[in-house]
Amino acid sequence: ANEERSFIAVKPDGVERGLVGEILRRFETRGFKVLALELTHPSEQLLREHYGDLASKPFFPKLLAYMQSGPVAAFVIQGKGAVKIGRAMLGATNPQDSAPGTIRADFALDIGKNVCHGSDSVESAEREIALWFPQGIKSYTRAVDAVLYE
Ligand code: DAT
Ligand code: MG
Repeated sequence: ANEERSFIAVKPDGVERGLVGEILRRFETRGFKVLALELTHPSEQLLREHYGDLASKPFFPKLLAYMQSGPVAAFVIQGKGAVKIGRAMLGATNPQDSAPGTIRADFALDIGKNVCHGSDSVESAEREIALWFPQGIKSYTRAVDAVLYE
């Protein structure tokens, strides 16, 4: 139950603005274990798979261009409630609706430049992790987990 994983990414605007450390720090200090970490230039093919459910949306071409406008910082977090808490920490898709204290509310204003991505379900997380880290990821043990969990 404490092994749940989520795929989190800092989008090109977040990388450009120097927010990778700040965003990663929030997940680290919350207690999540960082399992994988990569600065990557996603191909169009990868993005079409990643956002497969959005291919018919009018904003899809803009979304593809945005996601290829620079490197993306991709990481995997692991811990209790990783998917749900990950989404809560990112905030609503549209930063205009994101609650204060969330990443999107604290660092973004526009839905088309919303700084970060997080998996929306355990199934999406598994699919996205396999897509962005095809080489596979390795787990490891942390002494601090004995202190973090009851
Ligand atoms: P989320 O990223 O919160 O999971 P999503 O999966 O519905 O949201 O959409 C993926 C991304 O596409 C989102 O982060 C920003 C962009 N997007 C979504 N809806 C949009 C819209 N109406 N106009 C422009 N961009 C949009
Ligand atoms: Mg989504």
